[in-house]
Amino acid sequence: MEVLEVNEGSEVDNMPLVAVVMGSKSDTEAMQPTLDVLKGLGIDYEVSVISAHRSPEKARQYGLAARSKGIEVIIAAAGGAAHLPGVLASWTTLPVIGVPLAASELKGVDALYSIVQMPAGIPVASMAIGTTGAKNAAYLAAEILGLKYDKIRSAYEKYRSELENV
Ligand code: C2R
Repeated sequence: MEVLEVNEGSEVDNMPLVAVVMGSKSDTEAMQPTLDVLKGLGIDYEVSVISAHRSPEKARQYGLAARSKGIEVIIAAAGGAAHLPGVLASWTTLPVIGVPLAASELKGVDALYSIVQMPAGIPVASMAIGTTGAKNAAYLAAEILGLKYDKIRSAYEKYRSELENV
């Protein structure tokens, strides 16, 4: 499976803990804020482009293999009929955070509805549309990982305490 990017210099071993998956290379710019926040908090991640529509077998294999690779949280972003987060969630019991992107004429409302209305039993944590959602996906991943990794919790708590002065 081709992985586009793996960041280095994480403070928590060298295994990517977060998988950032986007539906198209055209989503790269919209998802940069996620990568920036993860980097800032010292969280290792890998980035992949996978489409539940265009490469369904790849999506299945990625979802099935994610846990055994050491991934603990999946952030999945897509625009339009954004089925990618839900489909990945169907192949794994890792937490999946969905980011709806404003990639079509409907400006992300289509993606939001696609991500947020999951059937009972297969949850996806849906973020807001666009940059805010892209950032919050990384912060939510930090909160989840912070349950287990003290360094991530401390980095995130430091960020939160700085917000008081904004
Ligand atoms: P292109 O620019 O490649 O045509 O993609 C992508 O996330 C992107 O925002 C346009 C938009 O289609 C989205 N896409 C999905 C899925 N695969 C691609 N929503 C999916 O499987 O859900």
